[in-house]
Amino acid sequence: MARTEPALADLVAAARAGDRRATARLLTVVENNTAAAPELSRLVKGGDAQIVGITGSPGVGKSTLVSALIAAWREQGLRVGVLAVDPSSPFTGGAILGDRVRMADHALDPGVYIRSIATRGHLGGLTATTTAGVRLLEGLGFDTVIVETVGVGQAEVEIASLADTTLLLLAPGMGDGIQAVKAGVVEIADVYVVNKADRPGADGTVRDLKAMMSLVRREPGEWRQPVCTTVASERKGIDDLVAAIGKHRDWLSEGDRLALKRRQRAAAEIRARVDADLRRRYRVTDALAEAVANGETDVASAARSVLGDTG
Ligand SMILES: Nc1nc2c(ncn2[C@@H]2O[C@H](COP(=O)(O)OP(=O)(O)O)[C@@H](O)[C@H]2O)c(=O)[nH]1
Ligand SMILES: [Mg+2]
Repeated sequence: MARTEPALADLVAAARAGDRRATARLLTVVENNTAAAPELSRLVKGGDAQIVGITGSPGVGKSTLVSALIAAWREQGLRVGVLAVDPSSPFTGGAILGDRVRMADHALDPGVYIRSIATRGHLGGLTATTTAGVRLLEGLGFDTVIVETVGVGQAEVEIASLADTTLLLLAPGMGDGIQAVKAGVVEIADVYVVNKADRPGADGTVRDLKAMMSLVRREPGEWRQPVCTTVASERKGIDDLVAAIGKHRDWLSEGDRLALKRRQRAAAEIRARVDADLRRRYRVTDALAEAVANGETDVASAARSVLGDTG
């Protein structure tokens, strides 16, 4: 006799009640975009999570900070979901183990769910997997959903379209401050965090950031990005950071700012979904690639044939 799969609705109920294995199975449905995915997205609509994006260079302390933030929000009784978007080798598709180890602090807490998502070569792009994963966790009743991404230009911009509040992490001595200005990342972050404040040079990094921001002209009522300092590994400065994130949320709640954010987020999600569907639908075969590589045909013609455009 065939093993009966638990009905989707039962899994959803279990996940809502804090069953992490059920949550994991539902996220797998989303990740693999299986036949059950459309029904799942109809089942878990809505929710009102605060989506917090955390970005910054590798090694700056994002995962350590996430762990500290989880602890703070858990103390407030909030359920916290985390998607750590890891750049992975296109050869193995494996996610970085370190994150999971670091987050092991919360491994037994049913109010916390943490998942690493491999980006499978979509470097810099916000994948449909990530956006759908965030929406799933929100629909399952998580109060806060954290998305950790390694920030390099485009990824940071895209995370800002998904998150309500985007944190940019910097560390002293990494030359990050200057790079952030160059990349225009200043525009997208809502809160700056100078982590590793126990290291020499932290004051200088804070000073540089503040000086830089004093040059930006703002209209009255516009959000002024605070600069927080933390020592994530010692859970120092976390209360101030949590307060700053809360303030940004309050600011967003005024007028129609949050509604606008939600629309931007939905647009980013649809875009990511369309992108994924198109890639699946319009496969580039090895034979076609070979034909272009050896000059039998040209790229434009090959693209037209992939699109089924024979005109
Ligand atoms: N000295 C110091 N080290 C830290 C701090 N926060 C994180 N680290 C360490 O920095 C390294 C990278 O941290 P991780 O959270 O993995 O960075 P990520 O790549 O941005 O996620 C780890 O060895 C952490 O223990 C901090 O505030 N001070
Ligand atoms: Mg990390």
